[in-house]
Amino acid sequence: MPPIRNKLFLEKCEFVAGVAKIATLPNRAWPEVAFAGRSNVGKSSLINALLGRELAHVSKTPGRTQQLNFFRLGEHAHLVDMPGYGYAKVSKTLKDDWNELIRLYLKGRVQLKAAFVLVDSRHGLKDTDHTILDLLAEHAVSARIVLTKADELKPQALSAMITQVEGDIKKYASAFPQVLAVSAREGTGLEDLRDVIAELLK
Ligand SMILES: Nc1nc2c(ncn2[C@@H]2O[C@H](COP(=O)(O)OP(=O)(O)O)[C@@H](O)[C@H]2O)c(=O)[nH]1
Ligand SMILES: [Mg+2]
Repeated sequence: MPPIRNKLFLEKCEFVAGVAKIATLPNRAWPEVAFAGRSNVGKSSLINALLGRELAHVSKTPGRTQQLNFFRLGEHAHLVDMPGYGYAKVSKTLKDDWNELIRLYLKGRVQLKAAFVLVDSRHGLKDTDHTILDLLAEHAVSARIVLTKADELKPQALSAMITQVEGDIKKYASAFPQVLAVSAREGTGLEDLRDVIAELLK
């Protein structure tokens, strides 16, 4: 794994709270960025890779945690691991709970600087990704698409997917037009993503 150049990610990072009820949101005004994506997209792996440490739980049974996990980065920022979505076996009630929690979180969370929407490089945008992109647009939260598991595609196929997804997100005014591609497994794209996050958390 390449060394971490951006110093923000060398700061102490600790779990702060798992929020299932919106009343218990951490109330510090620290800037924060959130990570969203379909279950199994590689969200926990990416958060761990960004920090070069094991923090978020990497699981083989997706769709279980319906809570917002807050991590503090040093004394000045929060990273928010949003519950995964789009897992077919999840009950309607759990899906409704997810929707409700996310809506309440996005509403008026002024310190939320952006949400990273993780998308599997092999699959591109699915309906549930469009749902979260709509939600983010509705709440005027800027969205940044990150293609995960880039190591699973040959360079040419990856470029084609980037172009495809950049076309798909043109209709979202709140989505940043350029898409990033990363591999938590091989470490590619991580430093660029760290720089983007650090800039947002300034
Ligand atoms: N090939 C590849 N697999 C990955 C990568 N990141 C995660 N995975 C795998 O994808 C699965 C889901 O990962 P996880 O981080 O738990 O996803 P989450 O449900 O979105 O948090 C696991 O089997 C990981 O080993 C990656 O960069 N490349
Ligand atoms: Mg996870």
